[in-house]
Amino acid sequence: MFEVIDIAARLDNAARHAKATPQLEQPLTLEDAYRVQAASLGRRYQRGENRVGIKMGFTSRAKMAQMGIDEMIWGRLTDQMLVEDGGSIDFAAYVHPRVEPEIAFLLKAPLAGRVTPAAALAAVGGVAAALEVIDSRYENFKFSLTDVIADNSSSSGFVVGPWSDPALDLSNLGMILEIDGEARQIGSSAAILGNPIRSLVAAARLAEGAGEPLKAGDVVMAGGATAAEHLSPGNHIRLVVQALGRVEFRVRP
Ligand code: 0L1
Ligand code: MG
Repeated sequence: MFEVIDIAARLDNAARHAKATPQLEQPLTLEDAYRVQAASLGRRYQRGENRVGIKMGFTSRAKMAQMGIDEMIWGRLTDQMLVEDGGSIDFAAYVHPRVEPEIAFLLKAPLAGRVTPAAALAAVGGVAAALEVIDSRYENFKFSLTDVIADNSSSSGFVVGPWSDPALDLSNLGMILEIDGEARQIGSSAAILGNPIRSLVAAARLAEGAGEPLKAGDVVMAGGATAAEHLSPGNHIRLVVQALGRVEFRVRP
């Protein structure tokens, strides 16, 4: 018999101490996996972190194929996970971090439930090139769908570039992810559910379903446009998104 609270503590401790934990012994239901995620984040809130938005995961075919999974998932973002654009992360604070190129939305109004893409766009105050640092807390980055959901969908850091006018057509923007000046992933925003706005529509529905509707000021990370890349100490990561701009950070050795 598993206890939500025990698994939440195990995953929270793994993240906190950057120490991998074995994959869960027992399969969870989807519902229980999200319960574990909520309980694990509850521990962070008790330590003073604040929820600042959500991340969407497995929103591109490349990402689903990389991980052998075919459903969309989500996780919570906290203020402690935010990395300043042009700033750096400490490699030792992660288990085995990876990075993926994304688009971020900044909400200027609440957005909840089943909304149309037009309604979602009307609630957006800004869009930006963004990078997500994912770091599975499981050994060897190996997990099932429900394992990864329990582990806050591998969310561990996010970097957001300068906000741009949301009037920009996001349906097919070229995206180049560079590591140490070398292009490592080349993709398009179209890989994010055909248009990243669809990810925001899904985020509004899922967040409300969890009793935590999106509110003004929230950031929504729309999901990776390509497969993720491993990070190593000393790396300089840069994403350039056509017409939207750039975002970057370094990995401290
Ligand atoms: O697309 C995503 O952000 C999924 C993250 C969870 C899976 C992973 O760790 O790659
Ligand atoms: Mg992601």
